[in-house]
Amino acid sequence: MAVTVQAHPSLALAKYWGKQRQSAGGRELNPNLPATPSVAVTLDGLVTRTTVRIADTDTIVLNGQSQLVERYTPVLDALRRATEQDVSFHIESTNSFPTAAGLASSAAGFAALVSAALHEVTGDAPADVVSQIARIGSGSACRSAFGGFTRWDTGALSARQIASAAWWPEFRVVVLPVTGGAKEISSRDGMNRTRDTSPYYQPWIDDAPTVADEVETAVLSRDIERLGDAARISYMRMFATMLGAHPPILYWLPQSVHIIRELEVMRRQGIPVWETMDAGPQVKVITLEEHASAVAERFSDITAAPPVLCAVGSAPYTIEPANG
Ligand code: 2P0
Repeated sequence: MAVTVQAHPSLALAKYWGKQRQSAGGRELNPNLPATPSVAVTLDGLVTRTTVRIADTDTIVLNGQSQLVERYTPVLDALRRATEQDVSFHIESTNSFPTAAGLASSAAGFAALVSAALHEVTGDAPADVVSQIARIGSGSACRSAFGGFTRWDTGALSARQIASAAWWPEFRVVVLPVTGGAKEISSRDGMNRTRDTSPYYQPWIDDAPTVADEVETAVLSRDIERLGDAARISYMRMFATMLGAHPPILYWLPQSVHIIRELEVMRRQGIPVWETMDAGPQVKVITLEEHASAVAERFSDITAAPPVLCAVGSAPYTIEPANG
């Protein structure tokens, strides 16, 4: 019997950018151990739905397209080790939003995949186990294993929840997709190039914990101004270290900069709006419920797809079997 799970992406308010080096004899031991702490929110408006069933060989279909299995093998091997079951999986996954475009599709995707596979094999999927295994597929996926607000510490094997989805009912993120295209440089390559070539990488690593603590304090005190300010510092400094890479990494498009400038104008008018960005040109606006529709309307002319209004989302959840 197949299991279907839905999961949401994890949007970092304090960014993960950089991996610790962990290899022995040319083999990576613990992939995706972060060199910075990150603090994130789970976004309910974006959804990945993944169905897993036991099969004769590993196969993966993403949005109707067969995928190279190698990208998934480390996670599938970790699932086999964790469950002590020598099984293979057929996986089908669809996103409600553009894939590989800087909207954390891999975070939601690996969290849903691991949760569904654990349910399929063991009948249960504890969030901390999902977090550890999903991290092997994609670092940010370890945060999507939880709902609400999460923190993933430097070098940690898994993330943890710092506040539930109910903690901040008025909190909103308006996702502004300025392009539907896939990014030119994967997060993985971007992080490694930054670590290996940017003279600003070490200062970024040294500074990131202070900014992450500030973001966490702002979340825990539900202080939107403090959070918006700290989130902007985090993403801007992340891009600063990328701009110092060789060759430089620039994910932004003219539309991204246009939105950043317009948000400055709105803040001067007293509207609580702050942006954050990830490994792509999409802009995500941090605000409160009463301003979310106005933000979406203001930018609907320049987005490539309709803006998506998000409240704080839940952990992955089983939708089939219905009582799963
Ligand atoms: C984050 N990003 O904290 C950061 C900020 C993008 C910018 O995590 O290499 O797919 O699989 O661990 O998690 C996106 O990268 O990267 C990401 P890998 P991942 O959300």
